[in-house]
Amino acid sequence: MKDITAPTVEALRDDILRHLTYTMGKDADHASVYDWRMALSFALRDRIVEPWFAATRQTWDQGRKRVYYLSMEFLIGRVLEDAAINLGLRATCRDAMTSLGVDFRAVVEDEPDAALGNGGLGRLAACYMESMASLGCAGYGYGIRYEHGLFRQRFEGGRQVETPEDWLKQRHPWEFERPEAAYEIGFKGTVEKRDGKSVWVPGETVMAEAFDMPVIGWKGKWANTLRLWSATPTTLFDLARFNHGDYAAAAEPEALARTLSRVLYPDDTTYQGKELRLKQEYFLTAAALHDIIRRHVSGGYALKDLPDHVAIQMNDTHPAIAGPELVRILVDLNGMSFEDAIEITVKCLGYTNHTLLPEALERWATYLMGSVLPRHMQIIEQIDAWHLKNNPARPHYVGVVKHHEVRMGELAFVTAHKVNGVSALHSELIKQNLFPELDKLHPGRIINQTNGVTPRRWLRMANPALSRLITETIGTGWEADLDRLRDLEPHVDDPGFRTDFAAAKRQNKDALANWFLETQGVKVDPAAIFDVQVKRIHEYKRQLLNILQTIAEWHEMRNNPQADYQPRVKIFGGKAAPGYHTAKEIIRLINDVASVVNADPLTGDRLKIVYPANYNVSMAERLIPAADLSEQISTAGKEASGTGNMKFALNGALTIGTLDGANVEIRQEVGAENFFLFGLTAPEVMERRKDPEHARHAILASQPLQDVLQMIAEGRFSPEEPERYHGLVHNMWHSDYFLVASDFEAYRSAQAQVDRAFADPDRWWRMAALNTARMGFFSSDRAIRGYMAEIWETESAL
Ligand code: 26W
Repeated sequence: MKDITAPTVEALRDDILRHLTYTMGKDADHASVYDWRMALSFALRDRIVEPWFAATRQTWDQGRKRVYYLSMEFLIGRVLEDAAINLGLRATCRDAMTSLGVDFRAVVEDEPDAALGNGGLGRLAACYMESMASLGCAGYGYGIRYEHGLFRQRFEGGRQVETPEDWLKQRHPWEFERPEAAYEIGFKGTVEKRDGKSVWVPGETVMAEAFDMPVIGWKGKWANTLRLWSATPTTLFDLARFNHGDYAAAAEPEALARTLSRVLYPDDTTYQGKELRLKQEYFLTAAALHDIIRRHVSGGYALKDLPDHVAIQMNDTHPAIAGPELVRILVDLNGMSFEDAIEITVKCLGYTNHTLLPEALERWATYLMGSVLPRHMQIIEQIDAWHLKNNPARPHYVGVVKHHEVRMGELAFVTAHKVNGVSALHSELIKQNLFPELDKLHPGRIINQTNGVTPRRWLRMANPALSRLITETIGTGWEADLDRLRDLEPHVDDPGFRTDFAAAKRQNKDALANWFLETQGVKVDPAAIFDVQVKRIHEYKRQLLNILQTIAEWHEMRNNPQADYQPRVKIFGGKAAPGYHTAKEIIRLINDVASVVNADPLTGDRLKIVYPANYNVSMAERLIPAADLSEQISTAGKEASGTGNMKFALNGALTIGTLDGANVEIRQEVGAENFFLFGLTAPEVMERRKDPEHARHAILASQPLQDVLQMIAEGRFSPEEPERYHGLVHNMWHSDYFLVASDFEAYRSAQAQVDRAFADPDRWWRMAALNTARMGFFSSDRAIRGYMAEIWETESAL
């Protein structure tokens, strides 16, 4: 493919002014930041369209296999700057804006995040889309165009308050509406037998309408499409009712249909068998499959050849209705035999598992599945029977339908040719704990694809200071070949390089300190250790362990003020699921502790706690490059992989962490001596839980922990309501399922090691630089290459 030609500053400037005038209808004297952002976005978008067309054309011409990534979540974040960088036009954009008297940074930061995801799973999908485009892996992402993404978080009196998110209130310049790509999606109704064939007659229908976003790869060499479905009514409104003056009732069909793509479910912790959620999952999956089949057939190919042209990846079980739906399309709509249909289905589908938490595994009551998707329920039973027939050794307690529930994990497993976990440890645990019997029946089906993150967004874009230093030191090209960061290794022994590395970090810390002062009203010392834990708030991620240790540290500083402490800024970020009571209690505790500690003149600048509300992708881009210490402290065996852990280490933060998820592999790569390890291992966790009094024993063995729990129980951090945390403290003594107490002392001593290492700058910056140098493996390019070779059986078009 031909390289796109880079415009000059003047040419881009003309494009921007043209869009300002003719697309936005504004003149430069009256344009707002928003107008400028739109004008610049459209000018950039114009540059994407050609490579996008070219990639699409080439895929058709070469009859290429396409990869379809089905996901209920795509946590994209901001698009403008990322697109500019991949087009090689960031500097040109900045200069063009400057020449127009507009602040490029302000324009970039005016863009709202596209927050169509909860956390790790959604952000992974976004990184994978970017890597597929950068590698020339022809494909589509399919998702839902939620009108409201993940809720906005505010704190009121330290408590989380949720408000609706409204990213589509403003025009979204990166999408193209495709009214011609629309499918009717059915629900409910009945299944009729006609000439021995099953015919589903839905009782409700909605339209799925496509909106396309181009995803431009590195250097603009390839572009794919993210196709998001929006629900619209099949009948606009009830004219008869309208004419009778019953306006609300007349609009009912429309309101009902639109509900389907109205909001993202904000829960990634507990599964709730809600009908609307099932409908959303089917809505996405059915629209995607109809689109896939239409494209295949219009290419002139036979349905039996589907697996040669189509690979479909299910991002967790959320789109796992894909198996039954594809069987239905092949059998009911195209007259294929069940045996042929299921064989084709299995060849096309892959399933990625992202969690072992039992409360997050999807299971639908058969009565609900049978009422929302009656024909699919029949096919699910048929798939289950087919699987048993082919695997007579299957134990009686294993199956897709058990105890009046459809187990979506099992369904995804038996309808996919490959099942993968997202880190080496996680994939082992899938084999041992989640699907041990299915693993025996299908040896080799479960494989591992350790997660990765895109270095374009998470290093090149988010950390210009460090990126510049890297390029000055080892030259260009590392953005597309992250293993090249290894070339930094010899330089870590050069004091000049270490000084520059530290200076880049300091620049990011200064910027963050200013932002904290401006937005949070908290003054922090940029020379302090910036100690960061950002991720969803969940008991297994143990933000509680972090804040309890913070209290212990504060207590120690007050009792022994002369001792030599490394100043610290404890930074927290993250949202709790709205219905997750304990997680919300932890948020409140962190904020309560922050109020007391930050106001303490005795500890002053030596300890500060900052918890900016509404953590999201763009906040991550601010925090991660400024971090010295990355908190990855989940109970071993619970975090499937983590991807934040990778972003931090790549940006030269050291990790304090447990042997969980991808921490295990990060530690292997960067070297055990450059990682602060602590805590029980996954087998030790299982063992420890056998002692019903593990919590009490651990607390009694730690005076500092007893003191901390005592302070909380006495109301030191909630003087206006001393009993506020009695439940939490009681739970620590009597249950503590996530073993906070058992790991407390180990965590404290690891933190003490952090202090000692930070006190020796030569040592610290050597370790930090080695982290960056050795993180190449965690590029999402490596991960996508793994999927292409081992699951999708497809090759790069570049
Ligand atoms: C049905 C409710 C629900 C919704 C989402 C349950 C579970 C989820 C996700 C699977 C939760 C999730 O985001 N998992 C995270 O996936 C990341 C990408 O693989 C991993 O890095 C994280 O460890 C894992 O928690």
